[in-house]
Amino acid sequence: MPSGQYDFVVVANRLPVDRVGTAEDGSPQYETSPGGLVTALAPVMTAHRGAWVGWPGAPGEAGEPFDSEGMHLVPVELSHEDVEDYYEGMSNGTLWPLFHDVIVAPEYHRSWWDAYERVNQRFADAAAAQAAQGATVWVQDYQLLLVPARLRALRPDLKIGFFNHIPFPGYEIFSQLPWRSQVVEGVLGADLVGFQRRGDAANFLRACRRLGDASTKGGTISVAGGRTVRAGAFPISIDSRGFEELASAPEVMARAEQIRKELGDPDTVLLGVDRLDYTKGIRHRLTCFSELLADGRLGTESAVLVQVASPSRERVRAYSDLRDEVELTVGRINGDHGTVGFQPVHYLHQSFPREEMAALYLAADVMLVTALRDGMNLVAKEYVAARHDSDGVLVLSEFAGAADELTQAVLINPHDIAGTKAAVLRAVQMPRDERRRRMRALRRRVVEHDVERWAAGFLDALAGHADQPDAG
Ligand code: GDG
Repeated sequence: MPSGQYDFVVVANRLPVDRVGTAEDGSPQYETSPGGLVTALAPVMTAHRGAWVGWPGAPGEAGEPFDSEGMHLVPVELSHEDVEDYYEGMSNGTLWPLFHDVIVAPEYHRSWWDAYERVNQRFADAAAAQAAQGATVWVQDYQLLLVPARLRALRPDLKIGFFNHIPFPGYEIFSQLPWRSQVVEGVLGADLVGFQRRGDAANFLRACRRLGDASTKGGTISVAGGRTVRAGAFPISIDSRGFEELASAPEVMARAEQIRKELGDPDTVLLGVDRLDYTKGIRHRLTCFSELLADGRLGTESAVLVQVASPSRERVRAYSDLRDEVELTVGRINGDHGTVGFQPVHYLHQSFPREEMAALYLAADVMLVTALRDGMNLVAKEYVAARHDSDGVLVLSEFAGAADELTQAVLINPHDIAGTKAAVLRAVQMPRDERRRRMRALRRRVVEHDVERWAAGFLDALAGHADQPDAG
């Protein structure tokens, strides 16, 4: 297959731009959608000749590749049927719940799998056409598990990395997947496979031993044909300095004060920020808060919970059901404990600009991250980065990847409602000295281990410059 001209190619389900409409001449119009990944990879992209292959986020004709902010962007087209079967179906109706420990039941449909194979092949073809001879290609996440092997089949000259942003489940769960062997073989097309936690890497290595024609030693997997693949933990992070700067802007700090006033100057502001997803433990969090009010352990009118639940995957049934349930619960809590002019829960089913998010973090005495299962959870790290005042308490689920690093948080098991209630009270009542000591330790970790370091760590290991990755 003829090679392209780009030395570094990122392949992700989404491009770092959104398709927002169509120009008069029929060409697609785009708007940038800055996310953590593009912040981390933009410098690498501009230092080398970089291309990004991905879906622009709307079904239908994708248009021609184009250049934007030093990157070559290559849209991959998805039809309405592809979106339904590959994206909403196989990715978010099968793999997402399966990889998050079957919090809701995964559905297995052969038509979804067919679409997943077809679309993964399309991404592999597009990447193969862009990559220069010997280029590095970095494939991202669970929507593209088959791309590494399909790309290697087309272009054995490439160096291929794969990073899994979500957990990798234990074998007893993973083995439900009717296409489990194909998935393991797909990923093993990479030279280096990265996970958030050591436990995820260990689960993957076990799946390789059980399913692939492979043996493992530490984090090294020997596959048929004499090739070796390495797997290990590379915990992702955020642009910590950038977030700290954002939260230090005078407008953002003033907005944080204003938010507290608008909430009625309560003694305690608790905050949750999540995509409205069943993995995030929003229902468990609401149960704890509501019981603490009912028990009288949190005083009505002295504590407020702000819950940002940004709209997500609304066409998938489990998500619309979750929304109904959360909104019913919020209504009940406010009905039971509110007064004229006062609501204990401020529920916001909206997306906000980054500045408003930073102001909310600064305004919150206690941040609640109660995920039932989460690859990393960047919200936890953003809260810490925003707290340049070294105040605030992070309550963090041990089932979020971030718990491996943020050990000075108040760690909880969100399934243990009594234990979580006690932890929330402890956070609310924590003396100032202890808050500062813990927050300083958390900040050291998040500032030193930022997303730039994550990307450099992975790419160095892929290039063979780093030691054996951390495989637990
Ligand atoms: C997946 C994995 C892993 C949310 N609402 C708004 C908003 N957000 C931003 C947050 C944060 C991001 O979205 C969410 O990141 P998380 O890491 O918390 O969760 P997932 O979306 O599930 O991400 C996860 C991650 O990939 C990276 O590898 O950590 O485990 O599931 O940055 O701030 N941002 C704005 N307005 C909102 O309303 N601007």
